[in-house]
Amino acid sequence: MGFQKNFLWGGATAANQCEGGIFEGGRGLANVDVCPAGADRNAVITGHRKMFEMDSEHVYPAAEAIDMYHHFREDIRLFGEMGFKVYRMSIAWTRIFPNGDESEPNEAGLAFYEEVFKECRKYRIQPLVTISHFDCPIYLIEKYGGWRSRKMIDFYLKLCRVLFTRYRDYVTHWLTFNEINMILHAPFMGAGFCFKEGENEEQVKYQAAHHELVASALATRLAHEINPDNKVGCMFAAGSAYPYTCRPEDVWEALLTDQENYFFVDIQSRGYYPAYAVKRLQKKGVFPVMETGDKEILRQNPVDFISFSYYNSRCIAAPGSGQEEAEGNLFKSAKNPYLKFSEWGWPIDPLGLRITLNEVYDRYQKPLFIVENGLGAIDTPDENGVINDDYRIDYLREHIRAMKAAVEEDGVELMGYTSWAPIDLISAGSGEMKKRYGFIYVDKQEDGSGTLARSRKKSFTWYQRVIATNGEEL
Ligand code: BGP
Repeated sequence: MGFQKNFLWGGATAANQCEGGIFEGGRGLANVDVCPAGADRNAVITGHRKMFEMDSEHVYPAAEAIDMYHHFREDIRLFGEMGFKVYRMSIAWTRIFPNGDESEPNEAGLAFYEEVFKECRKYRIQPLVTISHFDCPIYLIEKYGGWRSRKMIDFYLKLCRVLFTRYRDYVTHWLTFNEINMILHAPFMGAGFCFKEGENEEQVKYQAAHHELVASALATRLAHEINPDNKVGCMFAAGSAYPYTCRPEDVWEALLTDQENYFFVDIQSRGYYPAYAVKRLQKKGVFPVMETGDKEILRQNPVDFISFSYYNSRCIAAPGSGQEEAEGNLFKSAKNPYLKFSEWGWPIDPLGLRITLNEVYDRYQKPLFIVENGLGAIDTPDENGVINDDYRIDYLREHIRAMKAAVEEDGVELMGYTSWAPIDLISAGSGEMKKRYGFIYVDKQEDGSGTLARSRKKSFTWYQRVIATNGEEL
């Protein structure tokens, strides 16, 4: 009983939220670099305010982040000390192709990740690599419109070919796009495109989504061709939608919300556009333009496993019900009166993780991987400088219990669990540093000050024990 022997315990990060060093090693500028902290962030990440370069009025937290570019040896050593079996990380596209459309990759960028993988190997940590964690070269956005353009498929595949070939001996587990459903909510940060005045935004989003879906299927094929041992997963922001009441209108609205999220995985896993999407997108006149052969590409190259982030469930009321709203990953939903909330107003719902695991497994019958789950909180060192983050331990303990029940009692096939994030880093949603998730504290403050020194929080030893006992001691 319990988790399988080779269960992959670990943690997850994204290049743009931890690396910094954005002007080093020949790296080019990316969408994720120019998302400012503060009041304008939302307009920029949603594609409603164009920002293709840095200006002097804004602060850009990705520029330094936690400077993992220079600290990765120390950080991976600490992951090793916790006993990680897997480290989920992402590649900054612009380290490999600074503009995105060059014919040859940038050797300095390739060498950097090779060092990262070698470091992981020292501690027997297997990398799980997200090929694009929201990353898109600014040059491709300015020149081609980012994922609005079908040309992106080729640029993305060129990146994939380089990665699959160069890192053949280091990496066998890949994710094509982080939280692919983010495209519907924060398209500039999530997929590198902006809107033009007065255009049909839904049409643009679903066309861009189609390009990513075809790219994902082709990348899956390529990964298998280059190394038959490669396993490729999709990744979406999960969290089941609960009807606010048993009123059929609420139940219906919750179903629509789930379908909007599952849409992407339905295609990446089952290999075709689900009937509900075909009908609804056609009716609205926003069904994407496809090329001959696209359907076969999708059909023939489903993913090997399904990964997702889980932070919270969502509670959905029919439009016009006037329910109070709560924050959450990706979007707001009705405030669930039965749950507690994080300092950022996100619902805390461990049983929701078990529900989500069951729903996703029932739907796809493929191995699952929880690649993000964690609590963003303000950590205050005590008089000895120690962070006693019992609130984080409680959150993780309850979620791990729930996933254990899903495995042991419900038979869900689960490959692993990587918490978000093992080390404090920049928040994707808000750009804040003070929203901390780590087992490792980073001395970097909201105003940018700090020594960048790393130290272990109380949760560090707790998670170490969880891994050492394969989830038996929580
Ligand atoms: C997901 C992203 C991550 C991460 C996480 C936490 O949407 O994949 O990149 O940041 O959410 O969200 P936040 O950073 O907004 O707290």
